[in-house]
Amino acid sequence: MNRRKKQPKKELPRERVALITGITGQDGSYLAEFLLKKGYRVYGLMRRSSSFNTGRINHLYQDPHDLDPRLELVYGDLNDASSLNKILRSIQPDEIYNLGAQSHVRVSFDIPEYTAEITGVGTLRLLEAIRDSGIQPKFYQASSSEMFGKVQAIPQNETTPFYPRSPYGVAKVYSYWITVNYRESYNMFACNGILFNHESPRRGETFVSRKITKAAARIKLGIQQELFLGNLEARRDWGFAGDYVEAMWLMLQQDKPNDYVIATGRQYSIKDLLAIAFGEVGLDWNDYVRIDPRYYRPAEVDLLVGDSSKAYSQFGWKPRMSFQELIRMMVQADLTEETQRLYGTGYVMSEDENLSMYGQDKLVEVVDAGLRNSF
Ligand code: NAP
Ligand code: F7E
Repeated sequence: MNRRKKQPKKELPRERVALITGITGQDGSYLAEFLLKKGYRVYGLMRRSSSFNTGRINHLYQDPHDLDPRLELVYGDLNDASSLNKILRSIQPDEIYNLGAQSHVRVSFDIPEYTAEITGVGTLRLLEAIRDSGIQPKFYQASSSEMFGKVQAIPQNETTPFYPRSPYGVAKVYSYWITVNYRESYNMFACNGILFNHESPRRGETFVSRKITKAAARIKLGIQQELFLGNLEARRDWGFAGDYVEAMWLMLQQDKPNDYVIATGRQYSIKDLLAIAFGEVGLDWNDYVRIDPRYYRPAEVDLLVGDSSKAYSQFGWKPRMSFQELIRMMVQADLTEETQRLYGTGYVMSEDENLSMYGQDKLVEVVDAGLRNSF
């Protein structure tokens, strides 16, 4: 009898599971998109809020009643170790991206203790939860160029000493070193991505890039008259958030864990940003910008510019979008958003339309206008 040999069962490759803290933030939303496209099952840790905080990921949302939702949101908080423990035990992620933070530098001077608690000790809680749960995920820590602060070398790379200039920067230095320490002490696959400023149309509205692009759009539409800013001399290395989340993922795909600077290598001042943003809507920023010392910081970071050649040589990462393209894209997105706010969705602005005709009577339809000039 011709008996068939019993074949060993083929193991299906286990789908990859990622957990993102800070999924409702700018980077979290781009990273979730990126990982879903790669076929990951994505869990997002979200903190409880009395108002909706999912605006940046609503387009990715899947009803949990769907047959096989690829994206699931779970309640938790970086301030609450028991929630982190519980989530890790039940999800058992292969990769963890720790993007959650109180991320505003100016605000960190107002709430330094809370910033240390979330942006600093929150990372320790997550690393300890990994140890407690007994799983061995790869771990990404969202480190920041703010750690270089009063820069000790130009440009800054992975060997440049840190000199943070804010409670936020100090908290990030703690998170950086605790990540290195857990890698060396417990053999964890843990990486620091030292990312320089990165922006997008989803950037929080009180960071300088978005504050400016939003104001340029609103002034063009006649619903804002002036823009109050702080230090216009500061220089930053600004890239596109969509390019930067790919670097986060690439770091976790290497054979060995390591730390990498991610930057464009180009620096611009706030004045350069103003010129591009207002130029995009045919205005001169000098006519609208006023200085308000309340936006000065007790200690400023004057200049940041990064050297990301290690990331390029290790895994070929380089930025795709230029600073000029980025700022123009943000202005166009804000023009669309503000116009839709005024006239409802479906409105398309024609090129030769006289935008200055939109008057003050429309202002009442714009809700949270007061927030635009905060911070
Ligand atoms: P973001 O837009 O401010 O997002 C921060 C995220 O953290 C939000 O989802 C926020 O939730 C969440 N969060 C805040 N407190 C939390 C808590 N107690 N528990 C759990 N989650 C909490 O920041 P981002 O620009 O996307 O940046 C992502 C990460 O990269 C941050 O760690 C930031 O410090 C770091 N980083 C950013 C840049 C940059 O230029 N964007 C550069 C270097 C490093 P809510 O939505 O509820 O507020
Ligand atoms: O300020 C100056 C301000 O708040 C940039 C965070 O994502 O990147 C970000 O931190 C510069 C500073 O970003 C205003 O003084 C002038 O010199 O947009 P920002 P940031 O402080 O660089 C790093 C890498 C992070 O890690 C952080 O999480 O702009 N500036 N006038 C102003 N800044 C603000 N916000 N508002 C003003 O009116």
